[in-house]
Amino acid sequence: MKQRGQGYSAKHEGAWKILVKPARLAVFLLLLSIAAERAREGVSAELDANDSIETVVAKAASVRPSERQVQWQEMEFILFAHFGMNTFTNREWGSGKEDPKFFNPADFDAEQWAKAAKDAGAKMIILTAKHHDGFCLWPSKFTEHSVKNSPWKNGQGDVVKEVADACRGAGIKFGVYLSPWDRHEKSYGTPAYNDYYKNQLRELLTNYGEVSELWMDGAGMGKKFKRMRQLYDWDGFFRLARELQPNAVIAIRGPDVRWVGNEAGKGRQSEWSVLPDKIDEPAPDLGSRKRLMEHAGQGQALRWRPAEVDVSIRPGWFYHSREDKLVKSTKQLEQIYFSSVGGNAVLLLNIPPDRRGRFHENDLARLHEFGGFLREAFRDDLALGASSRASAVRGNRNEFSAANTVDNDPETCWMPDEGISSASLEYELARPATFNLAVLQECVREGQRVEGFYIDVWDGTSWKTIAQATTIGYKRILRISEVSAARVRIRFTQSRLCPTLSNFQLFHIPETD
Ligand code: FUL
Repeated sequence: MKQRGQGYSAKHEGAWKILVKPARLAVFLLLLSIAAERAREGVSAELDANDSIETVVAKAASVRPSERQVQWQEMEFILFAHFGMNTFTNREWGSGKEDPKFFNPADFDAEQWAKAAKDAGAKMIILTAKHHDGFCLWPSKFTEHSVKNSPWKNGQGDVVKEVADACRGAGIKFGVYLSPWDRHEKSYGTPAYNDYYKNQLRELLTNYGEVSELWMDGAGMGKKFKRMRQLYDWDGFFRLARELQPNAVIAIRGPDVRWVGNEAGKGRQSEWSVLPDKIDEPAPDLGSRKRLMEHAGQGQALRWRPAEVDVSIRPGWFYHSREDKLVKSTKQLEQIYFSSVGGNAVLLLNIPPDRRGRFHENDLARLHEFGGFLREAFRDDLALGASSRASAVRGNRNEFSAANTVDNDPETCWMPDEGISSASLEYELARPATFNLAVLQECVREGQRVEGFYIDVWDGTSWKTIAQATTIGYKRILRISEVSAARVRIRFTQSRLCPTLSNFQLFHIPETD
């Protein structure tokens, strides 16, 4: 017999289920979106003073880049344009006392900059919207120290807008340098300056379309500037930048991109993107196992912090006519490229526009030549479509097969099971080839893991080692003595948990002396 209340409770249960289902679904979707957001934002790892070396290595291998960091690194080569008051006063650091009337480019042409960048293969221009002298290249509402009080275009001009538009027109990205150190602004050194800086950030990140990199320079903050120190609201700056331009990386003082530690165009032999919070940027070793263990003792966190190599095509950052004959040679630019892009970093090459507001002919010619070199060098990948096999493949799944490394698709990867830290990949090229350059790329969305590897060629009787290196990361380019072979092998001898590879290429580049 049916008990009183049973019907009710069954009905109630049914209703409850109906209620629970959407609730569960909502929780599930919420968790999913949290996981997706975490993946978008990257993954960091806390170190503990008691961590063993194995634990530290496993934690380091679990660190992941944010999506904006991956997209930034994929640009590889970008331009810096130092232009402003210093261009007209012939200085590198202005005092902030300069008269806005000095700023008067005679033949300003942002399209010329953008076309030259595009032609050279650069993917973005970062403009010094405000350098340390505080002079603003856009008509900021928050200061009189800007283009609006200059004779250029009768005070109606906006350099930021013209450069942003020209970049978009040429199909490249746009970034801004906004110096935190400001030698003109009266509020500098007081809390009110943080609002001033935020107001300017808001203008730059709202009124000029997409901004892909925000450069917050570190100058003016060292011990020798003690007298006029500003307590910066860094977190407030970063929050605002994220809110207004969520896809923009925040470089140098910011969390996304690290200064490589020199201005000479040099990357490291072992450039790690997985680093502890506190680093001494110029130090030769930042991310080895030994370093990580030292930092574990201090209980720091590990984060994805890829390197950017900023270097000028001339001795100075700003244009000086006396340096017209000191533009770096194509050979020097090649070396810089191999050391930066070829060493797991992004190359940020400065071309300082002259007083006309144009790239000078000498810089232009060099940039064009360098672009030509890059196009020629990477035109014909001799490993493309090679037949391949791996000593181990994760779960024996096609999805992780060796063929993914020679398919010209950066999104597909080879990897063995976690824990297999030594492995090898063997390739049989479509035809015997002569090469002197190898390009390797890890699947950086899976972190940075490779610590040591060799490249060998089969000479008909035995394997001969032709190259050896430590880290790979986003990209490693190895220049090797010219060699002819049809069989090539990569041996990964040390990795964090397991190696991964998304790309392997071989090229023959013209030897320049
Ligand atoms: C430095 C600045 O002081 C230089 O003037 C230049 O802008 C360089 C890229 O960064 O910190």
